Amino acid sequence: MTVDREIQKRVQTLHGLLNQWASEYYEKDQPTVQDSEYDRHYAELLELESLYPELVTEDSITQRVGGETSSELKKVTHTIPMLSLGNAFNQADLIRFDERVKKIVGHSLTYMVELKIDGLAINLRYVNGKLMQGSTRGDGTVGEDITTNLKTIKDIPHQLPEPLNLEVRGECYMSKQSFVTLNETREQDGENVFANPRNAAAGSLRQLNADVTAKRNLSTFIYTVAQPEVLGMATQEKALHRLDDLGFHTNHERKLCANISEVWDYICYFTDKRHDLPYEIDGIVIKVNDFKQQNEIGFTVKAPRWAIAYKFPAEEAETTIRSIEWTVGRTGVVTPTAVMDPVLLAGTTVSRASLHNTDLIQEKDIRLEDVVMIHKAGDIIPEVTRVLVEKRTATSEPYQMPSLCPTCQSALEKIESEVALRCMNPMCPAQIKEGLNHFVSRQAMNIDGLGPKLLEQMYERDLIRNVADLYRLTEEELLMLDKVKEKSANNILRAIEVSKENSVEKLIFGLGINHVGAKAAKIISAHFGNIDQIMAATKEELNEIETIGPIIADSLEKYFEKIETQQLIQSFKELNVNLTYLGVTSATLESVESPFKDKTVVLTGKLYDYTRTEAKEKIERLGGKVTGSVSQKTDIVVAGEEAGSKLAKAEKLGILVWNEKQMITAIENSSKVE
Ligand code: 0OX
Repeated sequence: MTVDREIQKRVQTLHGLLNQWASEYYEKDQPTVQDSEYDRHYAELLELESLYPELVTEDSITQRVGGETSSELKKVTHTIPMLSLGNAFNQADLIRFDERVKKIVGHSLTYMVELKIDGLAINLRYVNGKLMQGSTRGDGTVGEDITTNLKTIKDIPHQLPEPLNLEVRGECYMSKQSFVTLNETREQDGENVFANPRNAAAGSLRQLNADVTAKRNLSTFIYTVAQPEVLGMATQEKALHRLDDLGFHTNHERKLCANISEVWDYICYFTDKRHDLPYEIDGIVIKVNDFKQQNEIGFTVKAPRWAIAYKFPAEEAETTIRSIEWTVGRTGVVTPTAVMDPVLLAGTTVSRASLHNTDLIQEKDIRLEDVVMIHKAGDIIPEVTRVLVEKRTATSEPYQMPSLCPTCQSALEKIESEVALRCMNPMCPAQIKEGLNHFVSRQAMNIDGLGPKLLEQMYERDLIRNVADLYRLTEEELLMLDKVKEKSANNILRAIEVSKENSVEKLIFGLGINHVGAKAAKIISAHFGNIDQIMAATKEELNEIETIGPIIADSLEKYFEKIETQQLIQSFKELNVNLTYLGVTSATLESVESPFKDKTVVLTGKLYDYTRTEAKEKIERLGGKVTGSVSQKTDIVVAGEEAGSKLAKAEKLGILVWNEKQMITAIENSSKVE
């Protein structure tokens, strides 16, 4: 019997769509559809192939692991293939999985249940305990060599405490917060934003320049060993403990479940709870705990039969776009925001979604009054995923991009290499106000009490025209402003005065120079020592500093060449604002005496007397290095209130643990670095 032509055609269409989407996802790190849409089509293809086995072709996506390698990176053939995971979408799928497994190994069975991190699968090869190679999964057989990139990730050990020959596998990911910050910067720099933390992690790892990876704040969770027998453990539970002891970062959010109903409870709990996690997960992985039983159950061509991934349902909502607002950022980039009918999405009411840039509006053909589906990128940022074209009215017209700045009405420009529109007027009030907000922000000059409303009033009343004018404000002027009384005026003046003593990197970051983030500002300041030296540096000299690339060097040179910049710096000098680097240089560090000197410190839990940033700065000035995760390399863990898994790990590894008071005493008793 031949299969119906319609069905043959549908299978072909599904091949075409799934191949295109897989290539966008795995090779280009730029998906155009939601994972759930991919999964739905994939499930349809699986269903048709099981009904009509004669339609299964060798090159069908269901017969491949997914993730071809097409980049310029060197290829690596995996010694043991890196498989993918079968999916479950509901309780019935899980019950079927449980029955299949029990049929083979009988009824005495436990499951190790882990969070399914939405990152990029990696393989790390250790020879004699030394990290020799790191790679992506690729198509499961051949991956890409990303050793130098992976070596920049802080929680990956370069040397194990034992001389083991070992291949571990895990997920490399970017936290939700780092993703949001990275996209904010990219948007302000007129660059394309990443669709989600997974793509941001993949884009940061799968490229030729390890310096870029180093700046991207990536982390890992290691969850398996290619050959479990190397560790001499009998179960996944014990193997994970052993990986912990070897210094790997494993996810402590995991549970040993006695049966599938306990597994389901865990899934239900995390269906809501996942929004509180600092990283994105797209499901829960269920693994038969016992390695002998795993062997008995075996594998299909592309996935183990002893494990399954439960995928959370997609969180999307339907709404209508009523208007598009355009806002000018401090770099002049003009960004569009869709204003929509309010809808409930992943626990909050959403009525605004960033459309990021003009290219995106054109690509998705987003129009006013369009009915759209929205989701939260990185679980935080509402975004339009697609337009429901079938719901468009006959009168609908393509959206007309603005040609004038919404604030100063000067002509907007589209720079060729960028995806954004820019207002090129440096005197644009919106840019100046955003620049003022940035200058007083915590990571910059950290001037408390000057919120956006107050700064706006000061600007509108002509009290300030540029950031140096803040240092010329008087009590009388402040008292003229709405809601400012004597006490708050004095507090503001004191905060402004205190900021004069900041180390110069805070000012450099606060100036909002294109591409110069807080980290770059610090590196440059530590290198040159003061603003005069920085201003005198050529872009070649700047470029010579490790981690300062040509884009930053060029931007700094251009900024300091400008006559307005030189006048601004002159004003700071006259107003007694510190323009030297007060942090630790290698010379001053030599003379420090402190319990933090040359020690690796991890801060965890809530701190009360200091913010995390303040504590980090103080410890670094006393010669310590503050890192994000606990490993055998950690010397001290400072545990604030409600410290969780990091404290548990520190205790397990026998690392010295201090409370906040002990940390403060140690800071106060240390000799000062001035
Ligand atoms: C994850 C994750 C992925 C081990 C054998 C096949 C699948 N994304 O967090 N995969 C696995 O397990 C592998 N565990 C995980 N936690």
